[in-house]
Amino acid sequence: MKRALITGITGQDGLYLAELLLSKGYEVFGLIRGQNNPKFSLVQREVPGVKLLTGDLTDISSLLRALKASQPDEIYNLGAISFVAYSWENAEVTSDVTGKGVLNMLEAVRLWAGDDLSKVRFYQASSSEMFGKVQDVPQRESTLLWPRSPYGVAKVFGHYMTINYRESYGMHASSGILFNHESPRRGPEFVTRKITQAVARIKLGLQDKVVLGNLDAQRDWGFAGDYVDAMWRMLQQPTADDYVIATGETHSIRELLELAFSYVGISDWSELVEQDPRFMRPAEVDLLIGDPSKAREVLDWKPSVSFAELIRMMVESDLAEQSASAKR
Ligand code: F7E
Repeated sequence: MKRALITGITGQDGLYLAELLLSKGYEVFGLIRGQNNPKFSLVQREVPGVKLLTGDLTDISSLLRALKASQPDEIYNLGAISFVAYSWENAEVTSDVTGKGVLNMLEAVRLWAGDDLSKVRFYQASSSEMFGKVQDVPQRESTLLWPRSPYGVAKVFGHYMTINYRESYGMHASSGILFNHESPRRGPEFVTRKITQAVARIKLGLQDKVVLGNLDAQRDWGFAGDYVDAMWRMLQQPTADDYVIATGETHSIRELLELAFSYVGISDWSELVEQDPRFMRPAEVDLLIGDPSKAREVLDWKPSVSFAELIRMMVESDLAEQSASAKR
């Protein structure tokens, strides 16, 4: 039985990845942060097979303890402060967790494995935010990185540190450059879920309008369930490498609104959406569109859920959730 350790187990990707690995017969350990973390019960409810260990990416001795307790064959480093907008106001803590946390994890793995580094494989959750002010369209593994937020800068640090451990120590360390990926489990601070939740609430008469920032940004949005499968595939390769994981399609926030409202029968949404500078970013990433051909060729990976199916899935889930909580 293979053993896996997942950091960031409480997030959308942690939950999907844990389900995937459990279904493949892995023993799955999840690292969870803090005292009396309210998400402890969420993980236990959603993925009851996961064994939770406490630890923090900013505390290397806690990482060493988690590695000793779990003895993993595979490590998936998904833990991060992941909300881009938050990172301008909290640049230092974002750098510590999202950036230096990767170094702490890599170094803990090296110390724990000692002479036997080949016994373990490492996945780093890199991000399309690293492309920022994009230098190629579409973006691929070789595209120059030009991050536009403290979050993006921190992810670049983690990405290059992962490559550096691979090149310096021969560690089987892969970096997945994942474009935006969403699901009904997405936090409501991110634009897809903010919109699908608001659309459901507007339809049910629980909310009047939704207040957003820049409607012209374009993103390459895929389904998180597909993307965790790509992570696993990377670690099954004989050699470690970096891969762009994306759909190869891009859509604006306006298109997202159009689609989400259409699923509840609303064709004119102009009065239901307001823009507020509060939700504008100091520097925006205007256009993301990934080229996933390397992942398709080497990993035999391709997305199974289209943009339209993804938004429909999220609107339907929010309608069900909102009408259930309105009845309570
Ligand atoms: O914003 C615009 C916003 O917060 C998408 C994270 O998972 O993906 C995610 O980062 C776009 C931006 O995601 C609102 O300005 C307009 O252009 O959903 P988001 P993100 O920043 O792209 C990458 C790959 C990651 O790695 C990150 O961890 O939508 N936008 N109005 C808005 N965004 C938000 N959140 N809220 C608004 O009201």
